[in-house]
Amino acid sequence: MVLRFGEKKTAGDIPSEIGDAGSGGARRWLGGLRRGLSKTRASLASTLGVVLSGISRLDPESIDDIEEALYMADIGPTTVEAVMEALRRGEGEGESPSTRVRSILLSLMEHPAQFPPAKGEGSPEGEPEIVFLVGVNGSGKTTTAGKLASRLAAEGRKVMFAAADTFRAAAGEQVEVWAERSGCHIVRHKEGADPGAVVFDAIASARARGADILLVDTAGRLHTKKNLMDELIKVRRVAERQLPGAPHEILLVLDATSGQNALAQVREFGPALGVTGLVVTKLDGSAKGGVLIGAVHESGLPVRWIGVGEGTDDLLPFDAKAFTDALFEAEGA
Ligand SMILES: Nc1nc2c(ncn2[C@@H]2O[C@H](COP(=O)(O)OP(=O)(O)OP(=O)(O)O)[C@@H](O)[C@H]2O)c(=O)[nH]1
Ligand SMILES: [Mg+2]
Repeated sequence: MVLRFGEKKTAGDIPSEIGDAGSGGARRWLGGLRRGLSKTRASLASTLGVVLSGISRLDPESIDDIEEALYMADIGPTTVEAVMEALRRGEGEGESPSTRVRSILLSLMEHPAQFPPAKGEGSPEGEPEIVFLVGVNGSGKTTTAGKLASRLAAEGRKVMFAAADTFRAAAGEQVEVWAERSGCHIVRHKEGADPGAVVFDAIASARARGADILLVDTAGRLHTKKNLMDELIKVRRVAERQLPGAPHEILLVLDATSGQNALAQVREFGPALGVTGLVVTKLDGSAKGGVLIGAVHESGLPVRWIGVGEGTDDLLPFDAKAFTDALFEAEGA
């Protein structure tokens, strides 16, 4: 089973867990998803869940209560507004308020407010796929790169790392640990080296070694710091010049515990860097997982992976339907 980056998941191309319902892999995936969402689910149950279960039909007062509970669910004002508009329009009429809200949230992820940004072509035959991981400090970029490498290497793909965070002390060692753990090659320069030079060397090495995927770990940076964002744009240009179409995927890594701040990051990083997909990490430690729904709906960017723990296996492929089901189902279901 091959999961190509840069492509929308389609029936023939989705990770095995999602495509193969009932298999051991699918059961583990669903178990991990439910566990990972338990804090957000409990929080939703005690706010939105309580409101919805006390309503048999929608009237102006109950609609106000739903709106307030949705705001507490961290999905962000744009998405709350879209849910309210759909309810007022009568979407899902005849169903229970709870079913209506749940299916509206799912459809907002499937039909986002923004058109999804145009997708690249993927890498040409025989060339490595270059994947950048970007995001604010501590969001989980390096850990995600490590988990991804482990997963893709286990699927038989030849993966390499570019340790392009030359800024933070010990960032290179951290990638080195993941490279050893996953058995993947790493290109690394000295601390303080030019990240563009690391990427240049890493792409050359990935091509020479016939790698399938090059995971580029970048330094954390605040979306509000223009000079740091500009530096990343420069590094991106290095890849573009060296291999047409590269980087083939730019993953914005968001920390689910940062709530509304994650939405601001999507707004800033997305257009500035040409982000092609999202990774939402630390869902296991967050009651604010609803932010994922807002991020997808506002930006049109697909969530590629979610992080539900610090271990190698704690990176799960994302599926919007399974995600909403896991958020709304009763505890222990
Ligand atoms: N619980 C949990 N912890 C996570 C997850 N993903 C990452 N972490 C932890 O978050 C912390 C920061 O992760 P890093 O991967 O170093 O983050 P980063 O974005 O590379 O950080 P900088 O390079 O400093 O910008 C580490 O302690 C990780 O183990 C996750 O899905 N769940
Ligand atoms: Mg890092």
